[in-house]
Amino acid sequence: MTEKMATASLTKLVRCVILDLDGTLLNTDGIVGNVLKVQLSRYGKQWDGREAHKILGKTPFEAAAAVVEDYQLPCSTIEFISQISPLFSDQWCNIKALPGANRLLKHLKNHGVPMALASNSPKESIEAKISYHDGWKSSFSVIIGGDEVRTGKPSPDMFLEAAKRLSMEPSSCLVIEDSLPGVTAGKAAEMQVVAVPSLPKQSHLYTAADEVINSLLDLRPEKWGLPPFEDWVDGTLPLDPWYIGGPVIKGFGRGSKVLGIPTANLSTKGYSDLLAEHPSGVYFGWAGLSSRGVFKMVMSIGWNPYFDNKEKTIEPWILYKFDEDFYGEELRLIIVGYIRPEANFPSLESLIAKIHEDGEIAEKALELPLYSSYKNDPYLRSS
Ligand code: ADP
Ligand code: RBF
Ligand code: MG
Repeated sequence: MTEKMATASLTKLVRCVILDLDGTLLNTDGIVGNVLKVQLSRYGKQWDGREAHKILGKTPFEAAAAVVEDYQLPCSTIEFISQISPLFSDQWCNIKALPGANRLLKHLKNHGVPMALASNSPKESIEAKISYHDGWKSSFSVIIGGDEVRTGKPSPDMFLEAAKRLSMEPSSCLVIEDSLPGVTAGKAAEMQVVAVPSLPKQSHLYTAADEVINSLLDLRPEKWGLPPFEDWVDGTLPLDPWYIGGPVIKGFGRGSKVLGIPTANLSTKGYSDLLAEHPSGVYFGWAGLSSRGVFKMVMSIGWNPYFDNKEKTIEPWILYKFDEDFYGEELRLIIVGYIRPEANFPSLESLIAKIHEDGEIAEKALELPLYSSYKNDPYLRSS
């Protein structure tokens, strides 16, 4: 049996997709933090971001109730909601699409795959939020808000109602969700569920999901019987380029020593927004070193699951053999494409083999005009 047939016989094939909005298609986490910070400070309290996981995927009422209780606010949940509502409305125009969200919606729409949006937020807020994103509203045949069903997620009501309005059997629906209540709801509706956790290092909690992916970039629609993405080129996914640079700093001191693969680490200071915006994973592009020239580069961004680091780091391996170190030198990177999510490995040897494979993929892809054009970008030489 071919690999494709084996996969198809193991997973149920679907005909439509039901998407969650906040944290799945939209990067709302930052907005929630900002709003709570402002309102809690009016009560002389300080928002502790570490509690973000507590409100993720809850209905607005439950989330507000949790905050009122945790911070012992001298107001009712209803009062708190009425205080923060205008703060949220002010932020809606600033919410960015998550990486891969536009790509996914366009792809499914172009292939005529019916889509529904099912969010615990009230319908009115959903409509307002998506109005800032071109083509989103018309992508969905069905939009369901938390105020349109008796009980929100984790109850399956919302997903069952979405299936009904799409005229689909629940078993023909694929749910894409970032939160645990959402995954619970999808499974309770007897649907296939792909989880895209929006908080880092949480994937182990999502055991109920049929698959856990790191970001929407990693979704393989063909696994679920949907048309595959057509934008992968020789094992790489072209991206809108991003630019980072700075002096080479000391890393964990194990790139060369433990792996035989040196990585010229960049400080993440000043790039926290950019790093938060981009999923962890293996990327590639061009590297400019002030006094040495421009070279091919492959890098990982993230927590290096094999070593389980505490911080998200930038680890660029320049695909060129240098005779010496270049700590302190200005390094400029243009990241032009994506290869894969970070992974854990059963052995150091298998991690090393995979990184070498990444290097070969990058080496070859960077010859393609699509990527090679960036080699001459003045950013790489302007330090
Ligand atoms: P660290 O833990 O400090 O990052 P590594 O063992 O990863 O140490 O070595 C990285 C250093 O090796 C870089 O900072 C750079 O000075 C040097 N180096 C030499 N060749 C390369 C290369 N091809 N790619 C990246 N860094 C290299
Ligand atoms: N570390 C992991 O734990 N998992 C990975 O999948 C992974 N992929 C990498 C891919 C590339 C191209 C590079 C350069 C590094 C990768 N690493 C990965 C990071 C590696 O663990 C890191 O460079 C060393 O820990 C040095 O700090
Ligand atoms: Mg390093």
